[in-house]
Amino acid sequence: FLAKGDQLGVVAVGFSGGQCKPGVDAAPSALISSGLLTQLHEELGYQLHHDDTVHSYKDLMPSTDPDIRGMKNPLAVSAVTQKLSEQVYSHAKEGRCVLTLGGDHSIAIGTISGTAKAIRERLGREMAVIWVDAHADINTPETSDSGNIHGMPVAFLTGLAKEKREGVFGWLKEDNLISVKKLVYIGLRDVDRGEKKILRENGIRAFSMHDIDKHGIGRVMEMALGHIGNDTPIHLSFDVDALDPLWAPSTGTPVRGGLTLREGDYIAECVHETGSLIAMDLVEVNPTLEPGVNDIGAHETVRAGCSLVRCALGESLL
Ligand code: 5AB
Ligand code: MN
Ligand code: MN
Ligand code: MN
Repeated sequence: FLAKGDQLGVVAVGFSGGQCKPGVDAAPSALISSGLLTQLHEELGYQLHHDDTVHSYKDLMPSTDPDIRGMKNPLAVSAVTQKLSEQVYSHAKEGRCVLTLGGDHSIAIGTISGTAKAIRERLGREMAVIWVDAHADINTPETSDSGNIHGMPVAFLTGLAKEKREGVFGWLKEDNLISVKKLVYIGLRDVDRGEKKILRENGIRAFSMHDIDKHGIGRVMEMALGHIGNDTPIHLSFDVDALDPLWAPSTGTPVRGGLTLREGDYIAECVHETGSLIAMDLVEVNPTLEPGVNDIGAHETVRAGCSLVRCALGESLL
């Protein structure tokens, strides 16, 4: 087996610098106060390794952080993800499955670089990434219109975007990166023009909402897992905006026409069933954006996020 079955490393990342809307940094506390970690321990039987801290990495924040190649907050995002990479690496190196509660999706630069390295060292294997999202997050600094780094993590993690400067993701080395061949997207429906070109030119496997409508989520999961291959360690990076705003309205970049909560849970369950899950990120929950009346939107979004995590960690097993 790929990870020690009952050992779970938890990292709570209260970081929002990969985009411009405040509040996504409050997600870890909201998820934890709603009982997520208690449930993982008491109901699912995990041994938790958690420092009981929501990290904000304040000590890493530069005093000024001007745009570089159009990227916003490049020094802050680079410093935070570098530190997070080490945190995730040390859990994964011990053979723990690693749960990271974000934060915006730029933090995946830290989590995936950490697990990729640990899995190479521990198992001599290249891991796969399942990226569940309305967006492809594969803009390079040059193709991005927004300059928000939460739309770029996959480009840095695959080496499609590169930077030599240590303080601007230059700390990412070959063993931190993943192969475009081992990357699978599910749930896409808002992909920028430049991103479509990148996906096409690199032959990246992607299942859009169109594919899910056409084949059903059951068949899509068979195809997605088939592409990855049996016994390949899987890092699941789940952006809550993959869900339709009906189920997850409180997120920075909602897009209509998304997954039902049940389809999201099903994706997580299928990944659990493989027995190959080595890490999960849950990102982009923003409990301060409240499109519903009386916080209903935020509450529902937090609840949906908790459900996705519990499903990935085996809640639905009978
Ligand atoms: B998220 C957009 N492609 O680059 C960009 O929420 C949106 O992590 C990125 O998926 C959305 O700014 C990033 C327009
Ligand atoms: Mn995303
Ligand atoms: Mn997204
Ligand atoms: Mn978003």
